[in-house]
Amino acid sequence: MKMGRRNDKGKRLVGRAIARAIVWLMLPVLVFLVLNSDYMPQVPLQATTLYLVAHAPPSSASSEKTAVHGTPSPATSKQTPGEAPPSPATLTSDQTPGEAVHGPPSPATSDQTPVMAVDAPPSPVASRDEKPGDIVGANKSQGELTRQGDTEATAPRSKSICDFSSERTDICAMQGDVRMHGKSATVYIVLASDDSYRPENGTVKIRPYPRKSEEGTMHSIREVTIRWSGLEDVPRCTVTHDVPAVVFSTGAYLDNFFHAMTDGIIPLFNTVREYEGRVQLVVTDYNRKWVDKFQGILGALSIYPVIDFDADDKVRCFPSVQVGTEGHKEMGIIPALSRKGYTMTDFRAFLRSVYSLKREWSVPVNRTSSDRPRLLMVLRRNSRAFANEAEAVSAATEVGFEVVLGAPEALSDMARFAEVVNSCDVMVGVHGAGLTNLVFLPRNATLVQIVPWGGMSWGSNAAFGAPSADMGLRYVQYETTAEETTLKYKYPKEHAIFTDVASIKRQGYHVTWELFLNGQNITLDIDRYKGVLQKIYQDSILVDPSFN
Ligand SMILES: *C1O[C@H](CO)[C@@H](O)[C@H](O)[C@H]1NC(C)=O
Ligand SMILES: *[C@@H]1O[C@H](CO)[C@@H](O)[C@H](O)[C@H]1NC(C)=O
Ligand SMILES: *[C@@H]1O[C@H](CO)[C@@H](O)[C@H](O)[C@H]1NC(C)=O
Ligand SMILES: *[C@@H]1O[C@H](CO)[C@@H](O)[C@H](O)[C@H]1NC(C)=O
Ligand SMILES: *[C@@H]1O[C@H](CO)[C@@H](O)[C@H](O)[C@H]1NC(C)=O
Repeated sequence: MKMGRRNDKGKRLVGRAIARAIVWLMLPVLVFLVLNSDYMPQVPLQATTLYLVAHAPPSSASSEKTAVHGTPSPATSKQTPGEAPPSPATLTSDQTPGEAVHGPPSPATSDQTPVMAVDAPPSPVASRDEKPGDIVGANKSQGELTRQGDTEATAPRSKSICDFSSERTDICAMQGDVRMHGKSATVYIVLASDDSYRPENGTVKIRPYPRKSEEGTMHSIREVTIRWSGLEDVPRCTVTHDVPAVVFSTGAYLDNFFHAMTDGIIPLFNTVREYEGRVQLVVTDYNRKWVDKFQGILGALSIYPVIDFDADDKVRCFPSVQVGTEGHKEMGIIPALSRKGYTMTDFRAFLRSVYSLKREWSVPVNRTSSDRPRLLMVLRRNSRAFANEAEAVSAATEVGFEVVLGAPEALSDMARFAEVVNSCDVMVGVHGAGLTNLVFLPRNATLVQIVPWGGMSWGSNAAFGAPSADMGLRYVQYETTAEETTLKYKYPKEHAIFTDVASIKRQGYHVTWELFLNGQNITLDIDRYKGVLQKIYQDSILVDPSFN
């Protein structure tokens, strides 16, 4: 959606507003070229401070931005065209049963104007003069990267790269003599006297959570201040680490399994996997439940215990620190934007190794042996439940599947449930956080998402449909009709709920939540459901040549 603009630029250069949007959209390309080159982390510090800032777009440009969303980008052409919308999260922020109820999710809606970095980044002027060649030319071996400790005379020269261009995250990566004091949420970067550049006022502020465009969400995230200072102005190290640190937030919605993955784990994997465990994770807005739940994954990403930034009164010194993780889109990674080119296939292979999942592939079953393809029904209880669950189960059995039920209680033990999911070939469920378990499905398995009544097709697809393609899954979207929702027992046929869904949604997110997300169960039309399953079944069994 970004670079694609280049191809038909001429045609579209109509009107200043659009031109401005294009200019803005090109900036990330420049920045990511820098971020992608391998002199970024862990490289010695010969060059002068590099400070790259792409300015957030003026808010007036944001309306054009929406129009740009559909344009495919060469960088992401292998991806599903449906690039992550500003916030389909709103449709998926239901709680996994058994987890704490955080109330309805943020009122931020998908048509919300993205609000860019509130703390205006410093002037980008200096960055543009930098010649990346200088830095590349100055590379030295890894071994030269040793901490200079606290010795005043030999402070290493520092290098920093900040990127404010992404719609999802702000990031600063600093190398040299970098210190942090968690309690005051401050990261210090020590400048040598001949470093050429400091940001205006010497500070940058970042809220390290990848939902930058949602103002309400971001407001709840603790702000980290990054301060460029002379050695005389920084606190002395009380602990010295010899590995990089990454600071990120576990606040906002991370109790919700969808957000735990899409805002937490996936960006973290993308950011720290390259260190092969030799990286210190530092967490602000410390969410103990999230840390506990994902202990297996966190332990595989870092061999060190997680540090609770907010409670930490030590002054920790690191050879490099990154504030913010690199989130690209809902439930996904865009390989072209990933510094190491990670893909969702890499991520899923990682999950399989963490949870010892056996199956990489779902393969067609031989009918003449007694095996049957396995179909998992993810169940919900209080809303968006199957009102005719028993019939739906019988239907799937009659079609030929071995049916496995994923009750809400089972879902709360993630590691165990991951094995169940991985043993299945088809997963069926109503739109909700439970479908996040698709990350554990073997490749070529099929996800069937049942979209509740209420104009939720687009958001549902953005949350799980489009991401499933990058995961090598097959995807079927089953749209609930007005006949299949239990709303029909509460509202007459002529009600706007059925005749004018858009007018209901215009009343605000809270109404949508109450009515469509919290307010309905689903009575599947069994004949129609069976038809959908029959097709999937045909693809799940071996065609026996002797039948031809
Ligand atoms: C920088 O390092 C890379 C890989 O270590 C090497 O191929 C390249 O020649 C080096 N460049 C310079 C200018 O030393
Ligand atoms: C720098 O400080 C001045 C004076 O305190 C303030 O007006 C200005 O907004 C600050 N600039 C940034 C980028 O924070
Ligand atoms: C996965 O599905 C594709 C497309 O249907 C098929 O060509 C391929 O053989 C399948 N892979 C395996 C391992 O079954
Ligand atoms: C399916 O299983 C039967 C009996 O075990 C076997 O004879 C047959 O060759 C198998 N078919 C395929 C295509 O593997
Ligand atoms: C959905 O069904 C459950 C029982 O399975 C019931 O407790 C709940 O009230 C129903 N919700 C709605 C919105 O009808």
